[in-house]
Amino acid sequence: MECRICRNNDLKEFLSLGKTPLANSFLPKESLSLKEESFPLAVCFCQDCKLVQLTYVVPAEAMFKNYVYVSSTSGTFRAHFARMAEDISKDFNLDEKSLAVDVGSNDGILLKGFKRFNVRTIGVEPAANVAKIAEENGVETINGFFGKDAAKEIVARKGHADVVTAANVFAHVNDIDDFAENVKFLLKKDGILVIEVQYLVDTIEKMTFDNIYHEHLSYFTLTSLANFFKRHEMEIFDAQRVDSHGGSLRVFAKKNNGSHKAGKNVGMILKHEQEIGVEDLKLYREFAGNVYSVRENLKSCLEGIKNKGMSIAGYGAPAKSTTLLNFCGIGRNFLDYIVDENPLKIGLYTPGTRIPVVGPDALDKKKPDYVLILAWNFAEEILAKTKKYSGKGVKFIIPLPELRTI
Ligand code: DWN
Repeated sequence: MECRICRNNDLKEFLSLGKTPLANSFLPKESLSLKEESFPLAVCFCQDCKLVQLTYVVPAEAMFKNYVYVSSTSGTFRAHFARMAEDISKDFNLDEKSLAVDVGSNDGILLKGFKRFNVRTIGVEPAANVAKIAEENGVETINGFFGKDAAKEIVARKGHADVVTAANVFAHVNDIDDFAENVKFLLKKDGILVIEVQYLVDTIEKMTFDNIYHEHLSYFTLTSLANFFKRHEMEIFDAQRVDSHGGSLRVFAKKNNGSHKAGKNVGMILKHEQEIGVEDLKLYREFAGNVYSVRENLKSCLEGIKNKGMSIAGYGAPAKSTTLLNFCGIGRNFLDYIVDENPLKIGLYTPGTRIPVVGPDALDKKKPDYVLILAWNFAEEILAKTKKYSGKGVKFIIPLPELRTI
C-alpha cells in the first residue's frame, strides 16, 4: 500500500472497522441465502503529504457500474446543488457560451442548476442506470468513468470547459494524478476545478466515522489537497466549509497560469488545520479511540429500548449506515425495518445486516416506538416529514454527530 499522493509506503494505520460489505450493495431477497463479499475497512495516515486514506482499495467497477444512490432523493441536497450551481455561475460570470462539466454527475442534480443560467452542460456518470435517469431529466451525460477518452470526447463535442465540478467524487477516485491531468486538459486556460469532498476535520470534530466506507478512498484536509494540487502545477485559490454530509469542503483550484487570485479563506482554513494538528498522527489515534465509545453509547441506548420490550425502525438507508450498522452490530436484533424513499432501495436488504428496506407507509402499518435516523445529516428534513408520528408518541434517535433522543 502506498500513498495516493506521494507514493510513500510507510503509512500508519490508525483505525480498523473490520471487514465490511460494500456500502451500496443492497441485497435483493433472492440473494439473502448467498454469501456476501466483504472487504477490510481501515484507514491510515501518510506522515509526508498528510493524506488519510483506506488501506484496501476495491476496484471502482465493483462499486459504481450499477448504483442505487440517486442524489435527488433528498430535498436538502437538491437545494444544496441548485445553490452551488447558482453561486458558481454568478461568481465566475458563466453564460450561454460557457461549458460546465460535472464528473460523477449522478442524476444530473448539479447540472440542472447550471442549465438554469443557460450554461452549456455535460455530465460523466459511470452507472448506466443512473446516467439513464439524468438523460430522462434532459441532462446530456456520457456513461462511463472520467478519463482521457471522456475528456477528449467532451472537447470534440463541446470544446474546452470553463468549470469542471466533482461533488462527492474526488475522494472516490483511485488514480487522482490521472484525474488531475485530464481535468487540466479539459479546462480552458482560465478554467476552474471545483471539488466538494467530505471534510476530514468535520469527521474528526463531529465523530462522523460512518463516512468511512469503501467508496471513499481518500479523506481530505485542505492541507493534503494543497499538497496534491501543487504536484500538478495547480493552485487552490478558494475553499469553503459547507454543511452537506455532516460537513464538507468545497475547493476551487486553477492551473498555475490561471488568473484567479487566492482569497483569504484558504489561509484561514489551513491555519485552523495546523492548530488542531492535522499533520500529526496523534490526532487520528485520538479520533480512533473515541469511535469505540460512540459505538458503546449507541448500543447501550438501543439495548435499553429493546430491554423494555419496545420496537425500533430505521429512517434512511444511506451508504454510511452500512458502516454504522455493521461496525456497531446493529441488525434485526434491534431494527425491524428501515424506511427509505429511494425506489431503487425499497424491497432490498441492507448490506451485511440484512434489514429490509421499505417505503414510508410501513410507519403506518407497523408504527415503531422509536425511529433511528440513519440519514442523520438530513435529520431536520426527516423530522419535518415524520412530524405526525412524534404526535403519536414515536421518539426519534439521532446517532451522530451527538447521540440525541427527541
Ligand atoms: O459520497 C456519497 C454521498 C454523496 O452519497 C456516495 N458515496 C453515496 C451517498 O452516500 P449516502 O447514501 O450516505 O448519502 P445520503 O444522501 O446521506 O443518503 C440519504 C439516504 O436517505 C438516501 O438513501 C435517501 C434517504 N432519504 C429518504 O429516504 N428520505 C433521505 C431523506 C432526506 C429523506 O427525506
